[in-house]
Amino acid sequence: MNTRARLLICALTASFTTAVFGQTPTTKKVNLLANPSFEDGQGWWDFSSYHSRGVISVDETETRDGKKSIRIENPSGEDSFLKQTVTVKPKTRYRLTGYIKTQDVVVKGRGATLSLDGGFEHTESITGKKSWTKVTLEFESGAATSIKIGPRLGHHGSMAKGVAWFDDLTLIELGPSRKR
Ligand SMILES: [Ca+2]
Repeated sequence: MNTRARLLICALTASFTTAVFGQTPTTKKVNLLANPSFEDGQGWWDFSSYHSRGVISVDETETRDGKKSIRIENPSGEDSFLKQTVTVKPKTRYRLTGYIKTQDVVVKGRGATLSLDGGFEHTESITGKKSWTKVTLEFESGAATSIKIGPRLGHHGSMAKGVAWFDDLTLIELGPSRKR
């Protein structure tokens, strides 16, 4: 293979990598989440629930975008969290948006949200029976170089019962932190 062909392959590989992983420094509107609409099922996402009673499934009937959504059911009071680890830049602002639908979510505190792991930052909490609702969370990465983020039914000290669907998530970089 000559040098020219090799360079061409390098260039193609670089643009392919950018297209797949979306980490172009000049483009800030790229979705940083892998499998953000759950079209690949649970791929790239890790599920856990505090009492191990939460049930997760891929739903092909209730969808906001594409052909699949994620369904989390807490048969009794539970804190269920589906997380994805995302590499972030420190001291940078990010915005997470997504859609949540609920059925019979009963809770005294936080119901269905998109949450940042390791603290109390989350979107608006959806409870009761609600059709697809857009939720948003803006946050700063602080000193972090990676975060865990995603759909949650329940929270720390806030056990929720019921069913929630999540779909069409987007995480974008907004720019340098305003905090100095
Ligand atoms: Ca979807």
